[in-house]
Amino acid sequence: MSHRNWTTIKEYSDILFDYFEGIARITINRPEVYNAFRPQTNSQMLDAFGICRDRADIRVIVLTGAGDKAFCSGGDQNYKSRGGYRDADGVPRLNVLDLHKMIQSITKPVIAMVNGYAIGGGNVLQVICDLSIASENARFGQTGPKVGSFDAGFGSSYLARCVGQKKAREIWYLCRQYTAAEALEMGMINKVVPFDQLEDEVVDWCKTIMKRSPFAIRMIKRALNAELNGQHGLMEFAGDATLMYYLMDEAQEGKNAFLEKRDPDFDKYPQFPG
Ligand code: 2NE
Repeated sequence: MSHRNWTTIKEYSDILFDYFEGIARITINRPEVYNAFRPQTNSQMLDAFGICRDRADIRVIVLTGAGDKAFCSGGDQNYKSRGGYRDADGVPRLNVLDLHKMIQSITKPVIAMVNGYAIGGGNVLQVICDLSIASENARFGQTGPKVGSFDAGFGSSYLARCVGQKKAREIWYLCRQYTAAEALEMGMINKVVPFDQLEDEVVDWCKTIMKRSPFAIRMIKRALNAELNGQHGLMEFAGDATLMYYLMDEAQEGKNAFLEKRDPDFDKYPQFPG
């Protein structure tokens, strides 16, 4: 599907992590289980997102699945045991809520490139991404109440913000599958394209985003999250307000005056009406 020269950023067992012209791509690479995730898959994605957060040359992150069958089929049922999903360390911890929080709070846009089934926790992942572009073969749905699970977090509340309360209840109560066209129609994704045009379309959206002001996009993402997330969202929004304040001479004056053991002179800085 790709005719671009993506270069590997870091090697992992469960994911691919590569880079092309400002775009980082994280690919869940477990096609034998339709890209279901186990605890270490999510730990590795968290590590990759952490690298994306810190690298200034990464402006947009694309999340996708390996192959032409699935984006992600949610939690790997082979790892599910009493108390949760267990990995080699035996601790029942899927790490998936940390991943949800990371996708939401990272200051760069995350685009889901949905190349097939987005089912269960896989659908939750694409819903949480800032934008979702799907190929025509993609299928969407929740299965939790069928397989003994549920996501009552962002996978329910934010889903309902996207598709409305009635539709969110239908999706969860009936556990049906929806075509890409139906997902688009209900506001669960942003665009549908033929499979062989998926990467071109996603890269095109990334390139357009990269022409925009990164800080303006960062603040819009923070503001939309703040409206969703109450005090936690406000805390992250406030963190960026502090960052902007620290870039002003007025904030430097406070620190300089303290270190120089004098009173600060804030009167010399311009005042703007609110
Ligand atoms: C995705 C879907 C609808 C595809 O159906 P189909 O018929 O096209 O393929 P098939 O044969 O079911 O799947 C292909 C192979 O992938 C494995 C299957 O077992 C099969 O393996 P083989 O028989 O060829 O060896 N596979 C697929 N999904 C898997 C999974 N999640 N875990 C382990 N193996 C998986 C169909 O496969 C499907 O419905 N899959 C299950 C979706 C599901 O229920 N996911 C878990 C929901 S709960 C969750 O995600 C979750 C949670 O519990 C807690 C927190 C966060 C999320």
